[in-house]
Order: sequence, then structure tokens, then C-alpha cells
Amino acid sequence: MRIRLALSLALTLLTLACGSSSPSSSGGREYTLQGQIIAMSADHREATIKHEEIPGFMSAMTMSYKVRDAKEYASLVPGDLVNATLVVEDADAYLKNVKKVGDAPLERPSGSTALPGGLELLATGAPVPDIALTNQDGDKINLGTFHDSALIVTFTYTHCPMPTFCPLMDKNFAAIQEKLAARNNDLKAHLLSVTIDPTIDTPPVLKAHAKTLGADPKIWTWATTGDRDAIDKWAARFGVSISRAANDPTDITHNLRTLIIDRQGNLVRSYSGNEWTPDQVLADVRVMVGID
Ligand SMILES: [Cu+2]
Repeated sequence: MRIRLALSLALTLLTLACGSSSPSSSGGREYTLQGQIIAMSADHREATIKHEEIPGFMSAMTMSYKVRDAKEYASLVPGDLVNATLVVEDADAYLKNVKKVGDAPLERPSGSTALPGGLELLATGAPVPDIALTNQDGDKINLGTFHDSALIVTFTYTHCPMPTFCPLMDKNFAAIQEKLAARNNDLKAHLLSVTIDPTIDTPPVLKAHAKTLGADPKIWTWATTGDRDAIDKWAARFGVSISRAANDPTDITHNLRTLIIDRQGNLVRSYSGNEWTPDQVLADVRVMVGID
């Protein structure tokens, strides 16, 4: 029996499932999360949790969750099975009422995170390997399409449910676009959002999503490789890891990377996670790429 099934059974036996959301006192929505702690940060504020489906919100996945009060995670260690309340606000998400309900052996990671085919993580300063893409209008493009621009690239997918992940990248890119437009894009920068879910995110889906964000195609392009392997391999060069559940390929576990590529096509900066700000990126573009 697969560990995941065992975990799911254990959780079903131990708890009454409750997947419906309810408004919290802080105005966010609340969901019941059931899962296993895979890793814990040293300060006990962030844990990687492999969790079951949250009906009506997100599929089963493994990702990191913050708590507002480190006491919530204080006594927990990897392997612990927990129940918690996931609070989802407009721009934040965190766990509260975290309770240990058991423990189980940790599953060995199935998909290797080593880069395929002897590829290595791209060093800062190195030329970025080109990639064939299709933009939101169905046009074939590649990195050369943007050779006049300082390129700011991120990896997201349109149906990502976590406000601190892809939706935050979208929001930050919208803010960068606004700041660029306000100064007539004197930095000659261009935003490129590349989907990590080519199966669902076809050009028309990307176009509709871009429209909801007010993306101006002159400044912000959405694109797909059209092929999972192609995006997985290319994104891996920047430290993006994407894993898809075997039984549901739209169940995606991923991390975040945002890149600045200069006008010569070299990688000049790579940000991990979601801590960067639009102003920081624009300042780095100005210093590291400069005005053309
Ligand atoms: Cu996401």
C-alpha cells in the first residue's frame, strides 16, 4: 500500500473530515488541513507539509505553511501527522490550531530533484539557454524576441490556489508593470510569466488570465512551452522544481524563482521564494542591466 494511501486512511480514521470553508474573525476563509510534517524551519515558523485534498480549495500537495505564532509548531517534528486550520486571506495564508494527531514514517522522495541529463544549475552571469515558447496570442516566440529588453521572468500557473505563491507573483508583476508604465518604461524592461502547467494553461487560458490582471502585452507577455518536459527541464536550470501527482497531473507542487536576464541574454539575478518586492526588482534592473 502506498504511504499516501496509508496516511489518508490513518487521517480518515483519526478525524472527522471537514472541508467546508467558513469566514474567520480576521475576514479570511478557513479550511481544515490534514497532513504530515515533512520538514520544519529552525525558527519553527514555517513547515513543509504534505497534505490531503482540501475540498473546494486545493488538491493534495506538499508545500510550506507559515504560522503566526511559533508556539503552534514548537513541539512538532518531521513525521508528525497534524490537523490544522488553514486561514486564507487576500494576500496571506497561514495555519492555526495545529494539533498533532499521530505520526508516520516519512516517505522517501519519489521524483529525484537532481537535474536531468547532467544539466547544472545556471550560474549568475551565464547565458540563459533559449527556449521555444508560444505566447498568449498563439505566436511562436523565444528569448530572442525580447533581446532589446531587460527581461524579468517568473514561473507560475493560472489555477494555483495559494495566495502566497503564483497569485502573489501575478500581483507583484502587475505592480511592476504599473511602475514601468508610469515612467514610460524608460528601463526598457519586459515581464514574462511562463506557465508550469502547459496542459491547462493554453494560450487562450493565459490570455484570459492576463486580461483579468490588466496585463499590457507591450510590457507583460504570458507564454507556454506547450510541453511539460520542456518547461520542467528549462525551469530546473534556475532551481525551479515542479512535481506532479501521478494520478492527477494538475496537482502541482512547486517552488518560486524570479529571474532578471540582461539585454545580452545573461542571467543577472535570481530571487528565491516570495520575499522580493517590485521596487527591489526594479532597483536591481536599474543597477544590473541599466537603461539602454
Ligand atoms: Cu503556485
